[in-house]
Amino acid sequence: MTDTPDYTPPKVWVWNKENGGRFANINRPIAGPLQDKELPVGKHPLQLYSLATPNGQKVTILLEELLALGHAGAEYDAWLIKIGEGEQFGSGFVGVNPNSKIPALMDRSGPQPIRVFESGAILMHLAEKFGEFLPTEPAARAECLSWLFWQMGSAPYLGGGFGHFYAYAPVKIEYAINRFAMETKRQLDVLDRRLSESEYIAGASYTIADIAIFPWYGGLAKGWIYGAGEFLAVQDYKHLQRWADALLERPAVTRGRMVNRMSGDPAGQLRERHDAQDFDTKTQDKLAAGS
Ligand SMILES: N[C@@H](CCC(=O)N[C@@H](CS)C(=O)NCC(=O)O)C(=O)O
Repeated sequence: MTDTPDYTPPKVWVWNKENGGRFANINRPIAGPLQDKELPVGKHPLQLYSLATPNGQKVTILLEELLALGHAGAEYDAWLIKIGEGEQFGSGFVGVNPNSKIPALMDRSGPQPIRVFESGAILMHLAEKFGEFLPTEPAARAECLSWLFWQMGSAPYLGGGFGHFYAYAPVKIEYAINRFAMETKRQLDVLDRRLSESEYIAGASYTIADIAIFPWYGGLAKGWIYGAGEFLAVQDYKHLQRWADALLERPAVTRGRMVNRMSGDPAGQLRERHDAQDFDTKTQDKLAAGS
């Protein structure tokens, strides 16, 4: 193992703002709003405040799936929250999510607006509201929710653990990368074994468990996340690859991945979504550009 400088924690931890890590400018040890800023409200029943990170994509994929099934009540405005610029610390956003993280949803379809934060809670709220993608039969529902909560508990080891130390930390710490690469590969194996016996994560049908897991672990399998495909030998997880390919065939997955996207191929970025036709305009732009 390579040496890392010796470090003895002080008696009381102090906040060193200049720690050099990526995102150091937005990480801080205190919660609450930093500035007064109201959130915009559009014309649709659902107002989403988000960004196309894996956590953000879960919600836009589900909304696009619901619309594809003909649920007009799932029409939504997706407003861009630039977390790199600290927009999650505006007072309006903190009112919707006191945890200052995307995604956050205001359901304005009833007499009183309902705030929903945490992507898993948003997926459950929408699945129950529209009666889709969450089985009602007790055993199937338990399986779906078990995998949904598996994702919520597991992805922080992938993102906050592996991704942070492999891609974003200012120094490469072998101990930390080994620890979290091991856990990430264990999680990939959990999914691969499950998908060797089941078409979708929770059984024979596509559910919010697939929608929650895909942006993280499908993205990792396809080498989109942290540039770590080769390092983690993701091609070895054949069943996970089969499942990721199947989800990529779904038009709603393609659309959901485009919404609130600020990076990558400009043709794949729909920064804000206020109308189903926004995707057509995007396609026309792409055709006009000859791509
Ligand atoms: N457990 C949360 C995690 C949300 C989360 O970590 N969001 C990140 C982007 S993927 C964020 O908004 N980060 C901004 C910050 O930490 O200030 C969920 O599933 O909704």
